[in-house]
Amino acid sequence: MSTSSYPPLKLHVPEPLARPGQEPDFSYLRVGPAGAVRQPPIDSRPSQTADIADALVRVLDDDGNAVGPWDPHADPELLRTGLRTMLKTRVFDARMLTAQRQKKISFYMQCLGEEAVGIGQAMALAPDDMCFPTYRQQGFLVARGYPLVDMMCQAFSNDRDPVLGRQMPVMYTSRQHGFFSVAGNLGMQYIQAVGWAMASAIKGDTRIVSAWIGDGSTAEPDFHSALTFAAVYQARAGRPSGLAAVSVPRSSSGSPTERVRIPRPTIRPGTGPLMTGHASRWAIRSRACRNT
Ligand SMILES: Cc1ncc(C[n+]2csc(CCOP(=O)(O)OP(=O)(O)O)c2C)c(N)n1
Repeated sequence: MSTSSYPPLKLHVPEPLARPGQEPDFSYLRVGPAGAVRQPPIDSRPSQTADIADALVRVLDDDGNAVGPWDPHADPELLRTGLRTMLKTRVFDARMLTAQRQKKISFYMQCLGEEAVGIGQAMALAPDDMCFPTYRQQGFLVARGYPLVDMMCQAFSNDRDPVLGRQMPVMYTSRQHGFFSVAGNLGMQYIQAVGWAMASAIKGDTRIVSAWIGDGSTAEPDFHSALTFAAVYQARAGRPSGLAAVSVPRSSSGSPTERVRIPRPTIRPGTGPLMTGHASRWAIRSRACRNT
């Protein structure tokens, strides 16, 4: 033991605010009113977005009206398409979960409540932009018109399974739909996404990449390596956050923007409403701007 006169150091071990069965306290969340967060110019430098990196961009107010600078003024038909895709994904999920509970398939993952995270982004990206998903972005495939029957055959590993039984259920993949294979190893899609974005830049391409990750998975070293490479090489990679961790209480994991600061312009779209997902067009449009 040290003989120093300083008080002893203490190791911080994060504890969740509530354990299963306890009443969670979300009072630590700072959720401002809809329309309150400013929209910076799309060629903003990272330091110019510092004040909004932790703020939550909300488009719909409590009465369901789109307000503020992030209102995309979306065409009603576009919104109807988005809503239809979300409902279709939800119905598909419900049926597949039932099949899993009936032991017809060994494994299933829903995206209940966070359908817009994949679908809003699919609608904002160009058709040839690339998606590096987790197991909760099946809505992205649905939005891009991937056949539900092929998704079912993949989950059932039957003789029409597009990946010939080589993958676990829900680990979809489709080059044609710009959907990289879902991986069982959490977080690895992030380094792959950044590598894809770097390759796109090396080729002088205009395509960009979008990658998703769960809150808990941001503890993986792959996530941090990916952010370092994205920052150093200014890779054109976007990262919509997942809605909330089901397995790790949010307070103990922290969201990516709370835990790591990377020198990239950052916004934090509120998830759920399709329009907020669609507001990430801000980040997507920055492809037209200089690489800073
Ligand atoms: C490298 C690795 N570690 C652990 C697991 C086991 N595992 C599968 S899902 C999961 C929870 C992931 O939580 P989060 O990233 O918050 O996503 P959520 O499922 O909550 O959307 C864990 C630990 C895994 N698949 N890969």
